[in-house]
Amino acid sequence: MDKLIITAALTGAITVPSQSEHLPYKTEDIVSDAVACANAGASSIHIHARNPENGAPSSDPEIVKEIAMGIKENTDAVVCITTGGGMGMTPQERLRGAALCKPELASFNLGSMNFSMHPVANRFNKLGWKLDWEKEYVEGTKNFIFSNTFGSMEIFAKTMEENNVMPEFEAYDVGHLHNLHFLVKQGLIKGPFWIQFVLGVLGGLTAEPQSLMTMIETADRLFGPENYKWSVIGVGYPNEFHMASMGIIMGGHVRVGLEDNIFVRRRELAKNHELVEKVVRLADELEREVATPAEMREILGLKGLDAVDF
Ligand code: KMH
Ligand code: ZN
Repeated sequence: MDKLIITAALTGAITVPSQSEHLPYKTEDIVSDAVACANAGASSIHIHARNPENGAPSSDPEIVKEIAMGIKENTDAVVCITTGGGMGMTPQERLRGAALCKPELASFNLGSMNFSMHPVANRFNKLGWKLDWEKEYVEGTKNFIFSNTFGSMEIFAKTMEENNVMPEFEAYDVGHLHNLHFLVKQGLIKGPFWIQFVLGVLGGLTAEPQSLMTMIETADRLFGPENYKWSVIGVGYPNEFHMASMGIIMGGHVRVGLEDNIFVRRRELAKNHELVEKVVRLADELEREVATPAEMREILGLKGLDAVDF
């Protein structure tokens, strides 16, 4: 079994600051969370930019670059830049950070879907929102379609190839694996693949063991187990730790972080590095060694830090 790759997804574009005082959105806070996560055992850091003034999701490539540079100055972690972006961003906006920085990895979302967190709004409508943009943003997800058409996936594939960026495929449902299979048949994508199974989004497949098994069985059938590596994201609590445990024992890999889940224990808000520490403890109990960034680069055949543009 490979050593365990742990990815920390620090802030995303879905969690909002009212949900957790620990959600980083100032550039220096995102960088310091990244360093703490790398020190705790994360070999990869998945980044999104935020407006440092008000915490709103941003696609500003200069902010993305500042974050990536800060991480590179302080750690040798693999930086994965989002191309999922946030609500209301065009594919071109979503690609700007990756095209500028040419990271080792960038996310590549494999299909369109509902992507909602509107149930969260009910709670904060009672408790009160900290920031003026949050209510409309969160309630807006009720009618949000996360758009990843075949037309835009073609643009994502070509842009990543031109910039020598390896995709980190995000599959939220079984059909997304068939979409990847189609893109491969079209000659737009070449293997081997690095796939995140994203389970538990409202609009996608649930974070249940049966869902993960279905994703693995489907990917094995479509690509062959030797042609891809997988990691799992359990969105929400305690999904994150249940899916992580399955990833650990099944030879997959794991992503955690405040982008996906805000609790480290029941009713206890997490700091990003505490989520990584918890997965390291689980891995230790379950007798799985954790990969260093160098080992992650070897497992996935990444181009290396010398070949990035930040
Ligand atoms: N927000 C996650 C559920 C991306 O950044 O491209 C999926 C994600 C997408 O990380
Ligand atoms: Zn993301």
